[in-house]
Amino acid sequence: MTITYIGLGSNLSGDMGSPKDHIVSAIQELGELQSTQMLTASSLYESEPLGPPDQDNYINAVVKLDTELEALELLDCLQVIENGHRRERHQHWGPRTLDLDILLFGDQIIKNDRLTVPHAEISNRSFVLAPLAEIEPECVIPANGLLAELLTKLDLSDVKKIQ
Ligand code: A4P
Ligand code: MG
Repeated sequence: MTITYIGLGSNLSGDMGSPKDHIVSAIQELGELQSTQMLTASSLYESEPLGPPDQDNYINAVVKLDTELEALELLDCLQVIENGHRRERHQHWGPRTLDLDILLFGDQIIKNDRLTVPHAEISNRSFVLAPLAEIEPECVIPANGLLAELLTKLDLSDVKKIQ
């Protein structure tokens, strides 16, 4: 069994649901993954988009799972969930999708064609580290260091806990 942390993000809105709805249902779907147990889910957080500014705010969250899957098997499962949510986006011409990123996978450092773990941008993203800190304040991020230390270098004022 491996403890893994998944980052969720969405700024999709439309008739089929708000970004919040998508994150809430994705958390539920992650809880139903094969050979995997949901241990903790963070609150939901809202932040301004990183990247092109002409898009809606994002909702982000982080979940902690215990899984028997290998990292690439888990990635396959995450992409099945993402694809389900992406279909809705295309119907509505929405600006956005559902992103499910493997932030950490045990203490493994993984670099291959499909997967970089820890997530390449983890230490620069307040919308990832704030929810991670809520559920795992003592976290040590392989090759990056103490979460608490990384947090001191970021501006957290633009990441708002919403629920
Ligand atoms: N991949 C490599 N490593 C991983 C990993 N650790 N977890 C590969 C998951 N996937 C990983 O992903 C493209 C490919 O990355 C996958 O096929 C997988 O093999 P994608 O999600 O299909 O594509 P993307 O969305 O274009 O890329 P990515 O890297 O997920 O986007 P970003 O860089 O994460 O940017 N602003 C706020 N406030 N909040 C956000 O959540 N998110 C983004 C997305 C931009 N701005 C944001 C937020
Ligand atoms: Mg992604």
